[in-house]
Amino acid sequence: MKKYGILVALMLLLQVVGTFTSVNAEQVTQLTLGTTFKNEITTDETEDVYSFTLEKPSRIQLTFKTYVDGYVGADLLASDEVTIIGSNNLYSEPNSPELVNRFYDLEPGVYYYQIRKGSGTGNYDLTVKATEYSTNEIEWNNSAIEAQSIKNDGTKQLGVITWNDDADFYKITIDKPSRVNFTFKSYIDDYVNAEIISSDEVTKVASNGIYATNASPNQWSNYVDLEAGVYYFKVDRASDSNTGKYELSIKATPFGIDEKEPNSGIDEAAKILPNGIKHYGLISWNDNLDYYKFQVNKTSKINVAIKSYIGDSVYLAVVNKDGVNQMANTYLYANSNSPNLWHYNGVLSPGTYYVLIEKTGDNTGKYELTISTKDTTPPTAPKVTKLSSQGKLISGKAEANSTVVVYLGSKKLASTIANSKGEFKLTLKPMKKNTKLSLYAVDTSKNKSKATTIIVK
Ligand SMILES: [Ca+2]
Ligand SMILES: [Ca+2]
Ligand SMILES: [Ca+2]
Ligand SMILES: [Ca+2]
Repeated sequence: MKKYGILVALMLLLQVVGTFTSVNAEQVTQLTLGTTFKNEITTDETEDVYSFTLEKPSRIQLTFKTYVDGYVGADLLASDEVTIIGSNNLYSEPNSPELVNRFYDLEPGVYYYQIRKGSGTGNYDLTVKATEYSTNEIEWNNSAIEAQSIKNDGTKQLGVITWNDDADFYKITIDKPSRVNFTFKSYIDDYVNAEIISSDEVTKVASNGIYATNASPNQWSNYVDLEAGVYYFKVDRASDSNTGKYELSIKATPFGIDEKEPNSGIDEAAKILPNGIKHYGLISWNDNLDYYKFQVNKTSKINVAIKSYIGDSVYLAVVNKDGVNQMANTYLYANSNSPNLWHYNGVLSPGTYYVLIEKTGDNTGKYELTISTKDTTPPTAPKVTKLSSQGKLISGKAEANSTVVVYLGSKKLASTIANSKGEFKLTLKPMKKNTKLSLYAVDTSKNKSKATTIIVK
């Protein structure tokens, strides 16, 4: 009797403070989750209100079975006690019950189930089961500004889109130009939109709509090649009935390139030496063009070699000194797993030349660039500064490091290598007076000079 008095006082207090005026309940009964509650609508008890509390994002399974002889209304209400999450108006008879049996995905909070008398009275059963989602997301994360930072090492991110939560944003920081592999596995019933957004918080890098259900998940798995920067992964539902869980993993693998951006115009062309050293570059989602320049000091044979991993194609060109005319160009087809090679070979006069690597479509990937040179200019003819009697010693100057050879007719008599200053000395067996000898200089690229003729005294 005393206990009952306290309960009445408590209920009166609740009514006085007006907590539940909007649901207009005579009393609110706390539901035990997972337990079937049996009650009835009578001519006196025209409205029953139940509440339940979720500590974590949960999927609730709501079962309302009515034996009322006529119409009854049943609404699931949000924490504000006003907003209707789900509404039903059911007609049944005592021997022909009607059923609401469906799930809702809900954020933590207090919810209400309100049963209202319609045209009849009678019994009903109500059961709310709740299954908590295990997530590692942190709400609220519903915009780029609120985005939750996640790792890019392939760690699995678990999230939920619910009736209350229409979007999840994750922030991804890429330190170096990388291939970013991502897998988005949706259990969201039955459609959700997922996209990668650029650091401007607007531009879409990639997007996809995924159809799935909790029982048959579906995944979107792909990669994007990105420059260093901040990006977002966004999950947003199409309607408040498209809810459920998902898994997201993002793994960034740096390309290990030595290219320095910006190099996306001829004025920004990165200077490289034609020394045969390999350079590594990238055409990415953010980057459409790479320009390089190289200097030719002496007319030389130049080799430009580009090995492309860009799928499925890239445009390549070697540009003349004027910066406009392309001396050679091609579309090169390749992919990450089967690179392809293109060569340009030509004899170039002194000047500055350019190499252009240009994106086709939205094809991205890495490439290797090597520029090497071969000297095609013959040395000048050796200059003899001293010639001893009988031709026993010949000394003079020739191109540094070139090989100086002396001939009698077509017979090679001797050879020596000029030092780094170009000085050389040749020692011969004594020759008859007036013997005619020819000297040539041959450089390291096997270019041969014109002959210098000397007459033995
Ligand atoms: Ca969420
Ligand atoms: Ca959210
Ligand atoms: Ca570039
Ligand atoms: Ca680049």
